[in-house]
Amino acid sequence: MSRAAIVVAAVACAACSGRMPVLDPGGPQAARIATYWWIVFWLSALILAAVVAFLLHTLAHRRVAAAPASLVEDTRVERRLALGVAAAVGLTALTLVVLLVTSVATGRALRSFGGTDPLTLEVTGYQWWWDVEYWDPVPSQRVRTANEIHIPVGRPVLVKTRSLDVIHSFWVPGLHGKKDNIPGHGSSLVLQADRAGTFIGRCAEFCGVQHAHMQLLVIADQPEVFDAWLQAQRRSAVVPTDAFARHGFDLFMTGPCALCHTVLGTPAGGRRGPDLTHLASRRTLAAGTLPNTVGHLAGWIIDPQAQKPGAQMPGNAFGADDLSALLAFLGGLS
Ligand code: HEC
Ligand SMILES: [Cu+2]
Repeated sequence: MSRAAIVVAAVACAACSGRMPVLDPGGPQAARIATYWWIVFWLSALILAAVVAFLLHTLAHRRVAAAPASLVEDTRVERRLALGVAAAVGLTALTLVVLLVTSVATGRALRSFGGTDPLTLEVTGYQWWWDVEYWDPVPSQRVRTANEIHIPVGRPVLVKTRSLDVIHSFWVPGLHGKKDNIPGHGSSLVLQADRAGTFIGRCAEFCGVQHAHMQLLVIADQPEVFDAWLQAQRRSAVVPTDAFARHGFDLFMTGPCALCHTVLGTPAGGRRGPDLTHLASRRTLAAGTLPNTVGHLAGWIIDPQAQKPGAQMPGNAFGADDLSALLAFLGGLS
């Protein structure tokens, strides 16, 4: 029966490993973590099987013991029991040592990844979204975006994490383990994708009411696709020439939006909310809460609190024409 249970568990695990990013690693770091996970899994399964087998065996051979003839100990039985207990303790200690050694080895291996020329990102957790900056020694070449990270396949990426409000935790299970973002205390990890694809990440440390709506996407592309993306992100926004979109631009610049959001190449330089310079090129809004469509964008601008109660963006009362103009401007930010 215990063997059947293990088989069922193993089949279930194999079945869901295709869907569980932790067990479907996208790069060398995640592969190390997955290997460790399987070691723990099979060792635990083995122990469970042994305990259940022992239990069944004992139940099958139970005897009603006769009342002891005297209180003098039977030294033979005593010695056998003592040996059994010692063996169990020894085995338990050995198991723990094996787990400790593999855990330490996995940690060391993870720290040894890095390469000589990593792409460097600074990811800052805020309630409840992610600010992402691509570092470059030339300040004008740095790129800022939000909630969506693009990386080139095959190149190590050094992610420096930090927080400016509460504790968050950066976790992209298909690529690496968790890394806490602790205010006032920077930390970092190196991840790498070995195949193109989209990896879902999320905050893994409860950080307030909208913690569950604090996702991010990591999109791994072939190096040339990534380079083109980075190049496009470096461009500033252009002031619209179309009169309608220009009206939206004016609304944005003279309204509260510009106090909280940056649009490169315009007077808007706020940092309270995500950089919107290339908003239209992103897949989601509000950290994975909504797909980036005109309808959702309109709903978000009018009443962010309805979509994400507690979000640090106030609602706006725009008439239909003004809202359409604003959407025309934002739609041009690709
Ligand atoms: C008080 C600061 C503040 C003001 C004012 C403000 N926003 Fe925001 N905005 C934010 C914050 C913070 C977020 C992130 C919310 C979240 O995801 O939790 C955000 C998110 C957004 C997003 C989603 C961006 C993304 O990539 O997910 C858009 C679009 C947006 N704001 C547009 C606007 C527009 C347009 C205005 C003006 C009408 C405006 N905001 C006014 C703070 C502000
Ligand atoms: Cu969180």
